[in-house]
Amino acid sequence: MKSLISRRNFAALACSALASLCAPAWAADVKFGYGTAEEHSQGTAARKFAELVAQKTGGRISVKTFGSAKLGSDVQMQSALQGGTQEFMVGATSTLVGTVKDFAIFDFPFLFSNTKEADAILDGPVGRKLMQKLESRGLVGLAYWENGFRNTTTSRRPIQKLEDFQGLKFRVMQSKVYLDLFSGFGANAVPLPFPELYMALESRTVDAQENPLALIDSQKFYEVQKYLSLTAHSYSPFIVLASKKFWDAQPKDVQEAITAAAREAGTLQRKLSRETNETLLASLKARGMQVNEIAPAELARMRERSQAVTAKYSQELDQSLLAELQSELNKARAAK
Ligand code: KDG
Repeated sequence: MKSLISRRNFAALACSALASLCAPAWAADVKFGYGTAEEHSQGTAARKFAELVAQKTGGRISVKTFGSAKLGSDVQMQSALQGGTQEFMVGATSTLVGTVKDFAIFDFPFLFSNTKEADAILDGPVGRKLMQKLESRGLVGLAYWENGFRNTTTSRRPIQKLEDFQGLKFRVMQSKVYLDLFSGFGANAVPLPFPELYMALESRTVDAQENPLALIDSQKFYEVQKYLSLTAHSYSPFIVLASKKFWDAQPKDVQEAITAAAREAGTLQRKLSRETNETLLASLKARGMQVNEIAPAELARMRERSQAVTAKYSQELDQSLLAELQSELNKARAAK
């Protein structure tokens, strides 16, 4: 018996060194779903995660990645994780607000001024406490990745001032903060799942939408939207989630290996997201998009209009978490 165990340990160690050549007979096959195209940094990082999990678990867990919403929208994947029919996903935190309403704090307009502030909050106590709130809902939060600062595109006209939103049929994520924000700007805001967005723009069911540059590029929204207005009205995080049913069945060392893999892949993903942002504007212009910045006075008017939304949802969300968010943000700003 003793020698059998040590032989098995030896096999696990050897496999950990040579994971791809030596997947053990007891490897568990698991699914990791995501919504973007495979060439988006979300896809690159998902594949990196799969590779790291194989390495770090000595081949005991074999992750297969599914991009382009092949496993469904973010909300559908969250249900599959809760039911235990899918093990992992990465998606926008905004699509979690129906499960844990406090994730809406990341939807607050103009919350972060730069990625340094976003990283400090997401990787600090506020980000961790939000992840803990997922556990009673059958989900485990592993790491925050980056979607990015969101900008506006339309097929009708450039957004240069608040009045330009008036009457636009405007797709928003399934989050009340976004719905109220763009309704408050004067648009007819329509919540729609991400996988339906391209078709809705192409068929002119909606005139406008907002997303980070990397998604406007990788989803080919430039084919169906003419104007890109750099509103940078919010910062959108991604979150990597595991099914709690799956998670609870794993030994501690496997849980630790998977968490480390999600974080390490996240470091790569944030780096790629930030590097590509710099070249994307030029490429979107070359593809025919007409790009404009927003004059500071007009941006100030948008910020001012958006304050009602922040005030409304601040009353509805976890007060101690909001206070901690403010104090952590102050710290991050002071550390500049
Ligand atoms: O994986 C992409 C989705 O998470 C998607 O929800 C991202 O920003 C997004 C949107 O607009 O829906």
